[in-house]
This record gives sequence, structure tokens and C-alpha cells, in this order.
Amino acid sequence: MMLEVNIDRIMNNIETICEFNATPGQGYTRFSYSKEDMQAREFLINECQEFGLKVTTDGVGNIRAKLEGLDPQAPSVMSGSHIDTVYHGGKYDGLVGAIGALEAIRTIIENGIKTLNSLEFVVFSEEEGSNFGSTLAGSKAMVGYYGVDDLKKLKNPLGISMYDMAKRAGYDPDKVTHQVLKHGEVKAMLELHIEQSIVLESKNIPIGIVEAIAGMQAFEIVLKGVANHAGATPMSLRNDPMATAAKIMAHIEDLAKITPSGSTVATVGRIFCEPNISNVIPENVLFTLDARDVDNRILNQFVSDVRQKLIDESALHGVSSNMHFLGSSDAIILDKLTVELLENEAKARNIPFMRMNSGAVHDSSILSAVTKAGMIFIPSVNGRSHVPEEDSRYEDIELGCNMLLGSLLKLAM
Ligand code: HGY
Ligand code: MN
Ligand code: MN
Ligand code: MN
Repeated sequence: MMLEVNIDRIMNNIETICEFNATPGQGYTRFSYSKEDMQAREFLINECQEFGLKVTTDGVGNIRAKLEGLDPQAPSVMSGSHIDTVYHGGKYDGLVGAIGALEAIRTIIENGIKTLNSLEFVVFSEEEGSNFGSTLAGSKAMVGYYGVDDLKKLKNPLGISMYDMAKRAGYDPDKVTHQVLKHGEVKAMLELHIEQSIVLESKNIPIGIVEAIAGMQAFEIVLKGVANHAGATPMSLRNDPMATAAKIMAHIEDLAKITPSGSTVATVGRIFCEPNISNVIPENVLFTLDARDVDNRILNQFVSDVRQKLIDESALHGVSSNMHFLGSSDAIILDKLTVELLENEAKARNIPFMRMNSGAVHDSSILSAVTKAGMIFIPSVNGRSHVPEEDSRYEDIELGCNMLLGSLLKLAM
């Protein structure tokens, strides 16, 4: 008889956390270090303490809750995800994996099972990069990619740094350098997550087993021209940063469609214009570039092509420009043995599955620097995510959480 999660408790927990939301009725907004985030953290930490887990939070608020194993010297088995969201985001991105991991550990405790390896529930801070523009910032601090100076450099649009925000939230970011997770401390890290695209949904397959996670590079492209009268200024006398931006954005889309990998994606998601008045040629234009590919080499080539286009078009239009680096994560091939373990769990439970890549980035790609990482996907209804319409089915969430439970037991027994 295979152990099963309590899906109603999972759905209740997800509903409870979704109450902590800055934009009720307009999707879910819960930025790291916000009031809503602190409420969600408090709820989760209480849940962990009720089940006797030993809870610690590091200098940027990453939560780790440990169920001691029979051999405390053995490396622990970790599972979790994030609880922060994009602006007007969805209900399940991050939450399914966080609550799924908590539930797996609760179910193991309730069934009186003693694992050899300790089990650790983990919640990563600032996975979305909604505050500072750099995704996976919490897990990057956990593995030592980000030190104190990096946390001071990461700033939100109001100029407040991740360092200051963590401090104001009551954490001690100066400690991060002494808390870096080292090789050997964690035997494996599993993350359950919604697919956030249409593959599983279109094939009617309830479980995806991730083989590779796309790499990502994020930039802010800043253009400065000469503001002037929209009517009186002949086209030949303009230094128009918006016209320059339009050429670069069109090039970004055209180039992304023809790279050799066929898996390049590029998005201009945010734009800022000053003075932003219809009858004034703008002075300043800023827009973001989010470029991704499962092939690091092709991603690098794509970004340098865009950089060259920026130089050429800026010269042609007589505007100055800059391409500010916001953050990146390398494309990662996940551990083959962990992929096989997840496959065997799906087979043992007679759950249809497929191997696949992830276009979204995940904390698992950062944790794979110090441990074997594995990811389980469940379908996203209509392939939508990062929007209020994001949805996943109750039965798929249950299957994904049971897969996680069974796989964690295999790893920790
Ligand atoms: O952007 C991403 O891929 C993730 O949702 N942070
Ligand atoms: Mn996510
Ligand atoms: Mn996300
Ligand atoms: Mn993730």
C-alpha cells in the first residue's frame, strides 16, 4: 500500500496562504519581505513547529525546517519551493511545491515512519525577482552565488536593496556568508512545480519529469535621446529613444525565432518612458530583456547579438544607451539518477508521465550546484501562468504530491 498525502489539507493550506495577497480579486501578489509574505511565513513556520520540525531562517529569510533522521550525520533530503509571486500572479506557482513538500513530511510523521536521512522542508526567498529584477536571489544566497555585496547591489525601483529589505524584515543578511550550503550537506533536493506551459495539458499527461532547466539572462536597456516637440521636429532632426527601442525590440523577437536551438525565448516585459506625453518626443526610455535557452552557448550568442544591435541603432539614432545586467542563471541538466528515481516512482504508481525541459527557471537549478536536484511538473490548465488565470486541477496536485512523497521516502530511507 503506497503512502498518500492528505490533499484536502494541502488545498486548505494553499487557500490559507492565498489569503495573504496584496491584490485580492486581481490575481495574487505576495512579494518577498512584504506584509503578505511575512504572514505566509508565519503560518508555515507555525505549521512546521506544530509537527516538531526544527526551523531556521537564514540572512535573507530562506526557511529550512528539519525532521531529524535516524542518522543525524547523514546528508539530509530537501524539498520545497517558493511562496513569493509576480505582480497579479497565479495561485499555484511555487505554492504547490512548498505545500507539497510540507505535506510529504507531515504524512511521514503521522505514519510514524523514521527515515535514515533527515528531511528538510525549504522555502526560498525572492524566487520571482519581483522586487529586484533578479530571479532565484534567495537560493543564490543560500549556495553562495550572492554575498553581502551582491545583496546590497540588488535594488528595487525605489532604490531599496535586498540587503536593506531583508534587514527590515528582521533577518540578518550579514550572516549569509557563514550560512552557505556546502556540497555533501544535502543528498538531494526535489521540487514539485506547475509546468507553466501547455505541453502536459495538450498531451493529457499528469506528470512531467524535468531533464533540463533553461538558463536565463535579464537586463535593463536604458536609452537617452533629446526630448522635443512631436509636431515641429522634422524626422531628420530627431534623437528619438523610443524609435530606437522599437527597432531593438523588433530585432529581439525576430532573432529569438531563428536561433539554431529553436528553444530561445526573449521577452520585453517592462517599459518606462519619460516624459511619457503623447506630443513630446521622449528623452528617456527603459525596457527589460528576459532571454532564455536550454543551451547556454546559444543564449550567450543571442545576448551579444542584441548588444551589438543596441550599439548600431543607438549610433544611427544619435542616442546614448546602456545594457544593465540584472541577473542570470545557467541552463542546467538535472541529475540522471534522480530523473530515473522519479520515473520509477511514476511507474510504481501507474501514473502516466513524460520527460521534458523547463522554460521557467527554478531554485532547483541553483541548488544543483551543491546537490542532486530533481523536478516534478503537473499540468497548467490552458498552459497559462504568471497570470490570475493560472490554474491546476485538484487531482493533478494530488498526484504530484504523492509522487513527491514517494520519491522523498525512496531517497531518505
Ligand atoms: O521567471 C521564472 O521562470 C520563474 O517563475 N521565476
Ligand atoms: Mn515558480
Ligand atoms: Mn514564477
Ligand atoms: Mn521555481
